[in-house]
Amino acid sequence: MPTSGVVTRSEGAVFWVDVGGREITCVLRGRLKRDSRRVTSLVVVGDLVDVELLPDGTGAIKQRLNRQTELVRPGFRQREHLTAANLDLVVIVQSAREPPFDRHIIERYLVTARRGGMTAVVVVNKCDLEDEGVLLDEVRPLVARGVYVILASAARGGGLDELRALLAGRVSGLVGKSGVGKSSLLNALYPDFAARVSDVSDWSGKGRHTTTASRLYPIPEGGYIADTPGMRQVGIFDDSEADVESVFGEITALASRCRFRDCTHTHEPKCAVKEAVERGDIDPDRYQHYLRLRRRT
Ligand SMILES: Nc1nc2c(ncn2[C@@H]2O[C@H](COP(=O)(O)OP(=O)(O)OP(=O)(O)O)[C@@H](O)[C@H]2O)c(=O)[nH]1
Ligand SMILES: [Mg+2]
Ligand SMILES: [Zn+2]
Repeated sequence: MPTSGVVTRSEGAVFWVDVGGREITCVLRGRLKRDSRRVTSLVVVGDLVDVELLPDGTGAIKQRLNRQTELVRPGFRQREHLTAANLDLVVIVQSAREPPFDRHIIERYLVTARRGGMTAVVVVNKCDLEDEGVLLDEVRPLVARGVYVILASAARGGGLDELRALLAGRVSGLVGKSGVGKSSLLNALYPDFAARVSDVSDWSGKGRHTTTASRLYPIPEGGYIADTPGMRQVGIFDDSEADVESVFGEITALASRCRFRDCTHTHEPKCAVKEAVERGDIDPDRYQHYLRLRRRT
């Protein structure tokens, strides 16, 4: 008799499925197996699946149910780059330092979350390494746009209660660059998980990609949380123009006041966007980032 469950992790052809609190090792069956190389048959962490329980205690995944949301790696649209399915909330993790705070990456993930139909919050981790005044300056532009930001420290325990309350009962995913402390946060939040953590390699300041595959953990208060591997590369993007526009609302709102309908806000005279940047109404850094992303769409 088939029962349904949620895929918590996968390794090669093996999938682990949480069926009513029991984790069952499964393989794919039928059409899913036959077409398993095809994007349309992908089964990823967070997918709800129908499983047939076998006498030896393992299972066979017969069918994947339709997804509510899809989290694709930032910069990609294709399903091949699917990180997780059915998340309600994307927790964009940044570090205050090591690696340095990077608002552009946050913007990228905000685009990704919106596109995939998920809500997003930002967690700035490693706040123990930076002066609070500096941090508040960094996050002010995000907060001003209505982005929910939590200042946290996995090492010192800051912000964890607030984050735990947010995660309770939801299906969330921790995303962000390698080394920002996603797995460390998870361990600090729920010490029983023991997700693997490693030092940021000091020769490059880059993370070491300790987490190599997404994994979903059930949380004590209900719901699940996914730890995902840090992004390897930031630079190849295929976001649609609408995705980009939606994240830069304060810029696109002005576009209707430009003299030319098809104004690119770069060289045109009487460009309302450029004028706002000059007046200081639009953050010049966000303006530059907007132009860079637009060039790629
Ligand atoms: N000072 C300080 N260091 C931290 C904090 N959180 C994590 N670290 C350190 O940052 C390094 C990377 O942490 P991880 O949790 O492995 O980072 P990750 O985001 O999971 O990295 P990937 O799995 O590669 O994507 C480790 O050396 C942690 O000890 C923090 O709050 N403060
Ligand atoms: Mg990790
Ligand atoms: Zn313009």
